[in-house]
Amino acid sequence: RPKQDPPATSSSSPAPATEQKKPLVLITMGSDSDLPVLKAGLDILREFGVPYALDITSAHRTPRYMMRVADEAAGRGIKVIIAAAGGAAHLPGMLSSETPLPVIGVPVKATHLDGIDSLLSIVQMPRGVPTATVGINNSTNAALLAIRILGSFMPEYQDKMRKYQGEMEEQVIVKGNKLRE
Ligand code: RP5
Repeated sequence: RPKQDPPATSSSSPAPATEQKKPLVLITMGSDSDLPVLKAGLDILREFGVPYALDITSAHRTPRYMMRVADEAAGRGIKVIIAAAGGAAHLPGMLSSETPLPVIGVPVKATHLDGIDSLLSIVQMPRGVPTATVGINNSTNAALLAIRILGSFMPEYQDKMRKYQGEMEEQVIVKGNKLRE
């Protein structure tokens, strides 16, 4: 193994509160240049109080580390993986090929092809290796989908999701009322 590979359980420091508990969601990306796109999703996970871990696992630059992270994720207690990548975005699909966990891919707009390349790279998986795919740069929906998956067996998160949906509905109704005034 290359000496520069970090341990698969590494997390950034200092860690926000939601990173200090045992992580339920792993958010990983092909490059630190993807991090700004993930900010909105990280905000959602913090808002819902979901413990998460962050990592960089490039399918092309650190393929052995990426496969190790995928292989060990379920054993670490991770329930859902969110993977962001741009261009030839093989990361979400490769993680999905190595883990039994649900993987949500975030196509990142990173090249002159405006994210269409990333979207098509992630969404067109072969039968047998499902990889959920959200819209280009839409880490918000990736986080919300991860929380819905957690909510299917953790009532706490389902309750929070219902509240979130109720507040969203209310906000739209209030805006509509203002327009009709
Ligand atoms: C992909 O290539 C990454 O996910 C990123 O979106 C893109 C560009 O990476 P950098 O050259 O900025 O490291 O693998």
